[in-house]
Amino acid sequence: MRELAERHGERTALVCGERRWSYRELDRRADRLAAGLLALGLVPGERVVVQLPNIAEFFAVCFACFRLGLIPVLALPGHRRAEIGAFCEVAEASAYVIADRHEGYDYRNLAREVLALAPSLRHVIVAGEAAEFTSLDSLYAEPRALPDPDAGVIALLQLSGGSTGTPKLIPRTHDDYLYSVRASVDICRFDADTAFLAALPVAHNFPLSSPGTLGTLHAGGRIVLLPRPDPAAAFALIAAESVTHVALVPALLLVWLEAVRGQRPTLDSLRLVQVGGASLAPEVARRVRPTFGCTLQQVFGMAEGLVNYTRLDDDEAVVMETQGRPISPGDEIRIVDDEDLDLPECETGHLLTRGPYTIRGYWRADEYNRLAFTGDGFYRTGDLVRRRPDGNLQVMGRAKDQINRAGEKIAAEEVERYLLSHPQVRNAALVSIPDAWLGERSCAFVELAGTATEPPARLALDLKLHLRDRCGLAIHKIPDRFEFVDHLPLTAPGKVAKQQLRLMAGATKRSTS
Ligand code: J2J
Repeated sequence: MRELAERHGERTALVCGERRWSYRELDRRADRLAAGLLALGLVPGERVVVQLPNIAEFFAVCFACFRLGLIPVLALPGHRRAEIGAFCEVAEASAYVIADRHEGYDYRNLAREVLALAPSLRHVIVAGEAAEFTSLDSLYAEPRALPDPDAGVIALLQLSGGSTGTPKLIPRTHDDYLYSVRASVDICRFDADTAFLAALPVAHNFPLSSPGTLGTLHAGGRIVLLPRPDPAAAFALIAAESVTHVALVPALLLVWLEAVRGQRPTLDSLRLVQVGGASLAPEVARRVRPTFGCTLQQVFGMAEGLVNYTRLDDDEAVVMETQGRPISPGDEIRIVDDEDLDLPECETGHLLTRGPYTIRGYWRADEYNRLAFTGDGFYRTGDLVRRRPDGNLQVMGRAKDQINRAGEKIAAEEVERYLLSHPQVRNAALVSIPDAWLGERSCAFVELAGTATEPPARLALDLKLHLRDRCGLAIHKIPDRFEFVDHLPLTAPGKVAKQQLRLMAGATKRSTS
């Protein structure tokens, strides 16, 4: 950031509503905020849960943390008490940074609930009206000379999509993360003329680093922050700011494609639409160029590391039908069967990967790491892929117990655990069902304890309220549909037969949403 400020000075680094911060301004804010955080008593190595929407302060806070050696845990605006409480607990966080309110939700109320659960939390810092907490603006202080953090230490903790009952944190170091950003900038050809629209939540790994907002800064371009992914607002901002690049998940792309039909916006400035995070159907991919008049790039990445891109000069067929190839020649790819044996070319199997920017283990999770990584350090992605002779990967499915709802990952086990905490639930299983708009929706199969006295719709509502209010679960994790069954089907070793449940979900007409 210091080098960027020297090189680009008064050029605009980011646009947030009426506010425009230059590179110099962002650098100065990072310095002054780092001094303020230090004055609060926060010291290098401590963790700070950062839960901010797409606002300029996100970048001031992150760069201040990087400068001071504090480790931000990048939470998403949709997370609630269950998730934030777990992040604070796992990371033993000392501080929690929020906006006062966003999209009608008051994060200060959430902070009050989290404070009661997290004994390690010493500070709540608020962008906006602080109430009884510390105001972010009050922290800007006279800059202090600080030693440069070591490039090999943890820069940030990303969140894993996960498949287990408790969230896993992903330690990314300055050197590994920046390497992936720099290499992505080259592949995606971001430059000083890039105006990147941050339409997805900025904390997510994709819009942050592939090449995303950090890549835009690295290239000397301009970040344009979209406060909420409303297509009309996005189109207006694209026209007003001459946006050139945007990263979308397939579900959002579909909404935009439909909205363009109705609104006929001016999108002449767009040069590249990147789509990733979930499977993109070739027939949807084929609508991008005619609708937006620009190039499509498929991105298959993961917060744990490995990112694959189709290249900008790839044949049309490669871009429509594959999820591209790795960033780095140092990325190792293995495609294996259930026994970890390498499969012949073109066969579908489990994707294992190891490389210069892929983690070797989750944060403080030794036991789980023995399952999630091979003995020689390959990360088990849980994705089922095949590799074509031209080297491009195709994502064929998933072995991990996860639902990918509009690009947001839901660990089935986590939701099942909370369902089981309801006194009327004896057993529960969460599965994905196909959805034309979201890609996948979630369906909970529930076995009740005793006979039901209420109609299914009433029970479903009870369970939804239980998950939202009692458990404090993020809204996107609340099952879209409930099915009540006498017994969950089991496989031979006594595990719930999820494949059978998926088929049942497809077949049942009577459902309770
Ligand atoms: C199918 N599934 C995909 C794709 C990710 C860039 C882009 C995306 C992410 C991301 C990211 C997919 N087709 N194109 O971090 O830097 C599913 C896979 C994968 C999981 C990772 C980035 N792109 N996926 O989505 O950590 O199942 O990262 O393992 O949120 O999303 O999710 P996440």
